[in-house]
Amino acid sequence: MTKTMKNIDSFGHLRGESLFVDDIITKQNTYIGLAFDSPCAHGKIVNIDYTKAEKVEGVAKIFTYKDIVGVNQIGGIIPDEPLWAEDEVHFAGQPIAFIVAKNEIIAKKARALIHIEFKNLPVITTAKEAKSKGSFINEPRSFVLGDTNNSFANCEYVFEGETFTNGQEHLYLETQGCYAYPMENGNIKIISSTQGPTQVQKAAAKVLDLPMHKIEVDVTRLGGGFGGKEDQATAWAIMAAVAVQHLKKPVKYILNRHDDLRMTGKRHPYQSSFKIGLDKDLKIKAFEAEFLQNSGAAADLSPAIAERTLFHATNCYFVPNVKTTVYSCKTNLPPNTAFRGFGGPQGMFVIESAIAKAANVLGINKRLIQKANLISENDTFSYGQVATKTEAINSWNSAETNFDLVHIENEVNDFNKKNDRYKKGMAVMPIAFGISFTNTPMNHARALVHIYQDGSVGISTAAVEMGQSVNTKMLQIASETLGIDPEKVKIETTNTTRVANTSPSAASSTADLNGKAVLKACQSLDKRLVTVAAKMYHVNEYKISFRSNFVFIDDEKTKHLWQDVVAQAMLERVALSENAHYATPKIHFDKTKEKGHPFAYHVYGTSITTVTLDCLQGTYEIDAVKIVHDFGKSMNMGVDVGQVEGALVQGIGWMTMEEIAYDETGKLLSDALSTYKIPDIFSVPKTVEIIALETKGDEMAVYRSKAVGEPPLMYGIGTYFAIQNAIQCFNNKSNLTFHSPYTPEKVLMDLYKKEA
Ligand code: LUZ
Ligand code: MOS
Repeated sequence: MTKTMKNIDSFGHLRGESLFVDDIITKQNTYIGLAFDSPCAHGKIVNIDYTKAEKVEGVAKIFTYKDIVGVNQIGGIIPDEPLWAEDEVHFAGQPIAFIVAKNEIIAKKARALIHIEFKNLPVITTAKEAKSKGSFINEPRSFVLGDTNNSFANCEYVFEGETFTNGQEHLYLETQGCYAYPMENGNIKIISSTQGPTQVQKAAAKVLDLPMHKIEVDVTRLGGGFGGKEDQATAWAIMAAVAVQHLKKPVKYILNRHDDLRMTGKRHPYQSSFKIGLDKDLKIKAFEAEFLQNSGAAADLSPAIAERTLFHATNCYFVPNVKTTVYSCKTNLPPNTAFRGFGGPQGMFVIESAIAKAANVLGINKRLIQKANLISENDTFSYGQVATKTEAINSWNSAETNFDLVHIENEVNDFNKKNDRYKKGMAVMPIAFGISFTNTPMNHARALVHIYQDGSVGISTAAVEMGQSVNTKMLQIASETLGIDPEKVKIETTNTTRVANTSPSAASSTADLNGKAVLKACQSLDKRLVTVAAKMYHVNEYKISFRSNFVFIDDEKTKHLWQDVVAQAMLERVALSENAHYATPKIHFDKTKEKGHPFAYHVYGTSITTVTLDCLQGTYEIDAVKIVHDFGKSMNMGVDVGQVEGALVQGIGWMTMEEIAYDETGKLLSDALSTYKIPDIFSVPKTVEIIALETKGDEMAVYRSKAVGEPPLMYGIGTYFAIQNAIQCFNNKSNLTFHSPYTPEKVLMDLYKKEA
């Protein structure tokens, strides 16, 4: 396999030729759509007056829930979310109407002329308040292993505490958007910037009251998703589709950045509490946590995200007695949604905080507790899955030796002895992340492979390219399996007519699921062509192979090309297309018992983060992040290292500087890039070093190349604790706070905090 292959989009991206939704050449007289959203976070709509807006020259129509032919409902897991508000609004930014006009200027002018009156209702913005008022999305869930009560009674040390992690804006470079147009016989085609084309198709069919086959969804590629387009690309696509259904004209809607920031949900903020019990050898004997997830005003993916928080609540540690509970708290914020890690990072932050607290009180380094509790072979996770081929200890030890942890620690200590104003801090962050959709039925994919008679190949899968290079990986698999040059293979757009009933591209599983399907399809085709070639040469089939476009007999290259065999197959009327289905074997989960084997495998790794803190200003720099990561057998190191670097920086942003703020009325304050700061080139670590852990990989991963999308985000959590470690070196009386992001303001407060 050409393991050094560059992202196949790099050439097009560099030249600005790659097509995103907004680049698709639109039909003549395409209308532009624009949502009118609620300025009020919770209220009864007393009156809406559209008359002035409707009179603006160039406005085609203003759509409301009254124009919906089917049902006004887009909730995926729970039907609790209208496409357009009817008589009540539940968050500021909730769509109420959809203006369709000749152009954006006209649409904006009309939007400003809509007059709306509310009767305000009480607004809840925090999860704690929601819980105290009994405002929930669904029933809480609990995972239980062993008996925590009994165990705490026998623990040498027991510590309790509270934590907070804030939300995070996805900030995909390409904002949400879609382009929908009428086809013949009432069919509608939607081009959407979505991670889940089937999700868009299914929800549109429901709202428009059409059978799914009348709606075709096509995705070229996304300018980033990060989970923000797993569920939340749907609303805009359906708004445009409803307009197409009525007007029989093409309608495009690309959200501008302000509207996107205001109207879409983000990573869930969590308020949590923990109780941890250790024995005198620092073994964690018992762990309890209560997670309050700020779900926002509707379920969206919150229940699934809450579930993954429980799955990752003990990170990569073995804890024999566990009780974790999560509440999805209903508040008046935009429905929060999937974001790289999907509740896992929020869960892992809590146990890392618990360990930090224990270490602080015991006056020892946090890493001693971490290391003493790494999960090993045949230990059980709280949800019943037995850890096999675990790399937790292996990756820790590898990081410790490869990066000389003791030396790093000595350097930090030496520096701190010599400096008063500046202090260094360090933290180790081991991770374990389960690979598979936690909802077992979603773990499947298909690939449709056509070999054309000239020997070129076209492949359709359910995979959505969003910059993660999944198409490159699909192409590598096909060219490897068929024995042909990568240039012969084209990866088609993701389209619901070619590949139906798909799961979204998410859960780090896209390359595994779709890659396995591509592999299966290509293996079937290869087998057929081998049969044809064997006949051509009158030899046994096992002697035939295709390599670099040539037919080989045993290890001898023949004069025949692969396409010669394809041409012969055509004459013999052999099928040159294949549609393969892959469903992850062995996984299962019983929600009534909260036990099972939900993950195909786990990804492990360990990072070491060092920071330098300016104790006068509260500002800091990240000196280095050194990572040993479990790639399995990577099929494309350039791509995979890029994923680790990107995820790391995104995790650091979440932990340090990305501060989402709503005021008490539920209005988003961090509504622009001037008030919401993400890491730039000046705030990334000065050094990032990544070493691949030597492993055999996992046969459940395609080509044993383990999933890489989400796991490395959690290395970012190490930054929080490295900063905290530096603060402790300056003010060791300070009682620790676990309240991310650790912005310089908060760091400064903690530097000068008095004993509690
Ligand atoms: N999406 C989903 C996900 O529907 N289920 C999952 O388990 C998941 N995990 C990570 C990211 N997205
Ligand atoms: Mo995701 S959070 O894998 O869309």
